[in-house]
Amino acid sequence: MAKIIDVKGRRVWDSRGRPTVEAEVIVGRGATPLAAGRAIAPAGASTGSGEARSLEATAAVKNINTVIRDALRALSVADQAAIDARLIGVDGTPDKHRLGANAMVAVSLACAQADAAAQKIPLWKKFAGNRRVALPVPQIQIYGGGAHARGRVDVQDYMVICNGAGSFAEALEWTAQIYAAAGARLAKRGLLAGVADEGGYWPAFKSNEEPLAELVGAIADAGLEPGVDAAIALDIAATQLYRGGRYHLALENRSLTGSELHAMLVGWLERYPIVSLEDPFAEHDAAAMRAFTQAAGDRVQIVGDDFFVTAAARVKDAEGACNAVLLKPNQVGTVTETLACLEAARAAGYRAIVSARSGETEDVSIVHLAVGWGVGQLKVGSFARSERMAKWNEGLRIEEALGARALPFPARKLFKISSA
Ligand code: 2PG
Ligand code: MG
Repeated sequence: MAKIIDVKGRRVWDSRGRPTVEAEVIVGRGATPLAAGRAIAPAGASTGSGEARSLEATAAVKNINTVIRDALRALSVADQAAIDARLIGVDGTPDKHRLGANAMVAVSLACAQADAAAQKIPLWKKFAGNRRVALPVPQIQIYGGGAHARGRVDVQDYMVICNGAGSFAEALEWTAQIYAAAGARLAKRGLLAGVADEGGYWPAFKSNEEPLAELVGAIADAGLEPGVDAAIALDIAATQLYRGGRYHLALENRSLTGSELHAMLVGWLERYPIVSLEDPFAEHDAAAMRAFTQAAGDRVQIVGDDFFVTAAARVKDAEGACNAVLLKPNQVGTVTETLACLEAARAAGYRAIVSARSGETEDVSIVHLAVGWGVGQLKVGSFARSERMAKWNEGLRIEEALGARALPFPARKLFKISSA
């Protein structure tokens, strides 16, 4: 069994040009180094109030190089649960603010990477063991908005899910065509103005609904059938819109009560081929979330992000709010706690989606978590910018390596094909 010999922290830079934390874990037998693993913490812009707290990067790096290094040395790198329990114990706070969630998640993932490297297996295989796995269905952003585009439109992510695709590779092919078509449509109208934080087009639209019609047009322009080949997923990120008990749509200069927002979203579901809605209501508006899931949960996936913050306990207490959970390791701090949240989701009959953050890097660990844990979906932003493409491309490599051993790509099963 390889043991942890050394843990190093390093201050590096993320996709928004902001400092973040990289951890490197060196493992070996005795004092002889055998393998190493590396991981980088991402960072959110629209964060839930219940997320684990990150520290300023320099302070987090210092923690890795001192107290975390001392705490983890000599532990068996294969025992992820013991490693993460040690990190949680040394931190000792409910929100991880002593060590910093960014320090913890980078180290936790770097340990997993180091173990896979020592075993000479890909990271997904460490998590899958002997179980057969499938590639996850991508949710890919076409227009960015909300906190990722300075509030240019209120809705944060307008995404596509290629629900008719037969493979991960095919889903990416189709998305490439849709992304190009969406760009061409904007260019034709003189509205092409670069991209938002996750690589989706800058949303130069007049209303929050206009991008939905545009997206349907882009799917059709790409030669695909809206709702049948490719459908729409939205992240409303409604916590960002919620003040004083109302939802503020700044672009449209109006504010809605919870039931008005509910009616607006139901109208969108009737008019557009939407198959997934994330955070349709704010993190503290559980009653509205539950009412919406009761009304629409049988025809659309309703995903809790800020609402669950990858916390298993919140999923257990959800009582029918949402029917799917977003899994972001840095919201909770460790690999083991992320897995606990997935298990809670499965026990509740909820679906799960592994997700990146709006501040990302070349790190591709989350793709391996999604594959290895058998999570059916993956969300990492748009189809541009290499911190996003690195992850899609890693999925292609895994799909190729799995070949005929892969379970069927689950898109058609997860998102029933229906005409718009
Ligand atoms: C989200 C994520 C990714 P952020 O809200 O789902 O789109 O954004 O990382 O800013 O929280
Ligand atoms: Mg979200």
